[in-house]
Amino acid sequence: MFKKILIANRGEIALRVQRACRELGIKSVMVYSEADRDAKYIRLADEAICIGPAPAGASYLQMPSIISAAEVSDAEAIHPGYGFLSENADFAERVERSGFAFIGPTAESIRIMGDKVSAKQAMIKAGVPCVPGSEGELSDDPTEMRATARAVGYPVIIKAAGGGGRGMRVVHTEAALVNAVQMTKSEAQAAFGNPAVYMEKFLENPRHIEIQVLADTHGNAVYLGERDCSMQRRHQKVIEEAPAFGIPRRLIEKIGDRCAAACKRIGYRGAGTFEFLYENGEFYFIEMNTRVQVEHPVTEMITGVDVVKNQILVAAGQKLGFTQRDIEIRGHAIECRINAEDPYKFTPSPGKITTWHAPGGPGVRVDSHMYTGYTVPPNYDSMIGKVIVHGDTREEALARMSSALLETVVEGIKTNIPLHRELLVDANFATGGTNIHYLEKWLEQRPDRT
Ligand code: MV4
Repeated sequence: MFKKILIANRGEIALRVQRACRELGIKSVMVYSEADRDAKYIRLADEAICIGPAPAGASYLQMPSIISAAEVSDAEAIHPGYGFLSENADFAERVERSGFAFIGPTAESIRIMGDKVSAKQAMIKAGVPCVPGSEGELSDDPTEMRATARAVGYPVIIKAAGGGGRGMRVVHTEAALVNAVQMTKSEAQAAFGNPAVYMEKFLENPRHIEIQVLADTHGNAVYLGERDCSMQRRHQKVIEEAPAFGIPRRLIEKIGDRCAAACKRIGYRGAGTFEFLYENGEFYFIEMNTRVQVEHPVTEMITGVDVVKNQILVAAGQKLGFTQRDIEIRGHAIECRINAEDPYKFTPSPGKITTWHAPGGPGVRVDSHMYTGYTVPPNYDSMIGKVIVHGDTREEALARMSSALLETVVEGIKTNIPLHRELLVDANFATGGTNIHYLEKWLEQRPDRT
């Protein structure tokens, strides 16, 4: 096992990884920017090294500084967290070439999944159901692209191979097709340096359901159930939960088995997430994330499996300590992301937190690096923590979340807690099973109480 791990991230996930290290008896080395020098996890670290000024480009994205910090501190492995360099294949490669273990999949896996066209091709080969569309990259030839769209059926969506949320266009008619493809290609070239696009049938009202997997380097892979991440605004998830309301267990088991089998087939290692759109009782793979995700705690709450500890164990070459048959889904978990932002306008609200009071009680978990007197810097993502609850039933989890958010006190800055409180009393959310468009539509007819 590793004796010392460098944590190449900040905020709540840096603290989360540090906690996993401590439980495993591993020393943690934190790297931090000048904006994060007062963070409590910096003081709790066995070692902490400043890697540069506040802008991420000058610190958390500086590969040479991070690798140098690992060298001077004698760390054996680097945990990238989420965001920043976590899905950068070149970083994973440089980490391993410098003699450190990268706590994540191989650079090759990251590269395949980073290109959405090659990711989809790998999944089709591995037997994971995908959205019907172009087989690989979409042809430049107008006749061919029209034929593909006709076969798929309008509306279709044109997506950039290089990009997740950005660079997509929905096309409703053949008349609009060729121009839309040209526009998407030039935007993709400008944004990702790669003009490749692909075509899919556009699903109008899907839910966003993802499958968490864990794989070791001995050919074992398990899935840890699903998460419903449909409650989102502008590709930012707001509330996540597990299990997904109303989806038959046998369907989840079938798709989960396919995901685990795909991991074995492609030699996947570590934690990963298969993203699906779910519509009319069918799952369609869209993308795979090769990092630990913000919402991993809901999976931990319903399975009892520590995702981050297992990331570390499998990176050290250990076998998974459980099989698929050991994984039981218990109860229901919900996560509310707490953001330092205006709850109506969604503008960032950094600044000094004059009071921080975290909730507690049975089935309540808070993943946050906040404390009274902490200053939220303006340089990074606005998420300052997560409140996660578990209950025997969805109703109990919802009641626990209401209680937890009522207890939570954050003063000095604005947060989205008022938004969560309103959503928790929404009848459709209470029923369960809302789709990816629900929140944005709900916000359009929400009274402004500023
Ligand atoms: C789609 C889709 C409908 N049909 N693909 C958006 C982000 C990118 N990761 C995939 N996205 C979508 N792909 C097909 N064929 C709708 C979306 C989509 C979406 C997906 C997941 C969560 C939120 C979303 C919000 C808008 C659009």
